[in-house]
Amino acid sequence: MLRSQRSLLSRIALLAVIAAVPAAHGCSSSALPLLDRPTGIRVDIATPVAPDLPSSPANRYPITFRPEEAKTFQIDVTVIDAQGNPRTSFDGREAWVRLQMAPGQIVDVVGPAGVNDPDVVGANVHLKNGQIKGVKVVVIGAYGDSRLVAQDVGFVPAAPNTVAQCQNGIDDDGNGLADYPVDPGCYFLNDDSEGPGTAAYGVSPTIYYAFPRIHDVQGGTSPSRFVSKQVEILGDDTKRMVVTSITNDGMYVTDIDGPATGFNSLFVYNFNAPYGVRACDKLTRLAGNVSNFFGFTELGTPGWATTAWISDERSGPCPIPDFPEITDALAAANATMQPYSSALVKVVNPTIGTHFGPKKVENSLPSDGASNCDLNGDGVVGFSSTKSGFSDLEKACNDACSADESCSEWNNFQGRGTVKIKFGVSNGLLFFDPGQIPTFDVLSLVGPNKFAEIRGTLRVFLGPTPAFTLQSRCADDVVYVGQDPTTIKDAKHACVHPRVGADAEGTN
Ligand SMILES: [Ca+2]
Ligand SMILES: [Ca+2]
Ligand SMILES: [Ca+2]
Ligand SMILES: [Ca+2]
Repeated sequence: MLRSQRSLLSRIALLAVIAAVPAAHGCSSSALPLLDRPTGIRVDIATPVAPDLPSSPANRYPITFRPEEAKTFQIDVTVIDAQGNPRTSFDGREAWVRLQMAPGQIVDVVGPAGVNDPDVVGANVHLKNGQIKGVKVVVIGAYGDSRLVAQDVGFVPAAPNTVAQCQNGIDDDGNGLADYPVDPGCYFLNDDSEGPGTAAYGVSPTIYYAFPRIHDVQGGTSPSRFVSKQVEILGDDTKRMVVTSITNDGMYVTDIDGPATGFNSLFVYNFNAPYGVRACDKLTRLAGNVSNFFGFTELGTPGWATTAWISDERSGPCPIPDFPEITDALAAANATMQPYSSALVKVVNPTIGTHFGPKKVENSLPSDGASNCDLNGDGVVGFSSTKSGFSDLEKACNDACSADESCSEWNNFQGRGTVKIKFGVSNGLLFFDPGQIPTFDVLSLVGPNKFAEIRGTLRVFLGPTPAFTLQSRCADDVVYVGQDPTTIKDAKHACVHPRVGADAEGTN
């Protein structure tokens, strides 16, 4: 938000100030440093419409995406001159300003003349003598420190049943370019002005909404609502965001105080291992862009602040809670697994099926030691008809292996390092990725009664079956049948490394 504001500011021709904050918000314009004042348009919030009380940093509105819980703000919009006075020359047919909630979504705008006010079209309002007063703006999806934005983008909504300037085949403003999308002054096809507008711009005082938690971002309350959005997630003693795993390209974080319904864990994609961060550290702030890659929600281009965990003696016990168990019942459906996405979990008594090994599969029947579906040996398992190397026989082989809970296709293992594990009476299935345990010898560990427990973080990739992969963090995460109990580490100690010496200061 701030970044985009600044880049806009640099292009702005008009000079002015944002002023007059409503008394209801309990602050005044003098609180804003001059350099931070957007120029060109004043957006005054007269008041949030009853029954809502004004928000404040300590009293934030809850996040909602439900239209029935939308909030309405009544605003006055004034284009101003360099002295901060209404710019009365901003008038006439082109005197439109576009409104936006940032972050958030405007779902309705009602003008002072009511629902059919001709001076309101969508989120655009028509000013007279530089001003429109008493506009009601209805908002959902706002979070964090949000603001109403007004900008003259040069969009002049065409009257119904007329041919707009931006679709009339004429270069109306003589700049050598005609119509949408060729003329950059055309905002939409129904823009009735080829002009670019004045770019005058302004924002309202801050409207304070709750910061999202991992639960919100992960889709616990509203699937995918935050995808492609920039978010800031704050942690404190009542919302403890704990690092559970460091990988070579990021880290897994869990809000251990999050709702019991799950969705409390998130993968933070950092391209490299996050410098100076370790399991058990707490994040006080986590910001980034939310993306969804085949069902896996992650936070990219991240920034964070941590409170480092040093050692049991200096910091108290590591805050990582006991591993929740993924049962065969949970693993039966992606819907029951999604709340555990990116969480640190365990499976009990899992087995790597014996239909696994380099021998070629015969007659599409995977068998002991035989799960190689590259039947013609060209280096490709040709299961995809749209890719080279396709083969009906190899596809049948691959399908048979996918359907066989004891089979992990050999070439897929060679490429991805994952094998299928099954557990429970109804054979819950996950892929298991031991890639962070260099000494792990898969072929010696197939068959029943090898593992008492395997822990790891859960990654999802919708497409192959099973969709979820359990990624162990280090050798501590694999507990073998018959292992000396004194060598089994619990959640607070497995793959946890106390900081010693100078490294105790290491944080980022
Ligand atoms: Ca235009
Ligand atoms: Ca035109
Ligand atoms: Ca033109
Ligand atoms: Ca092949």
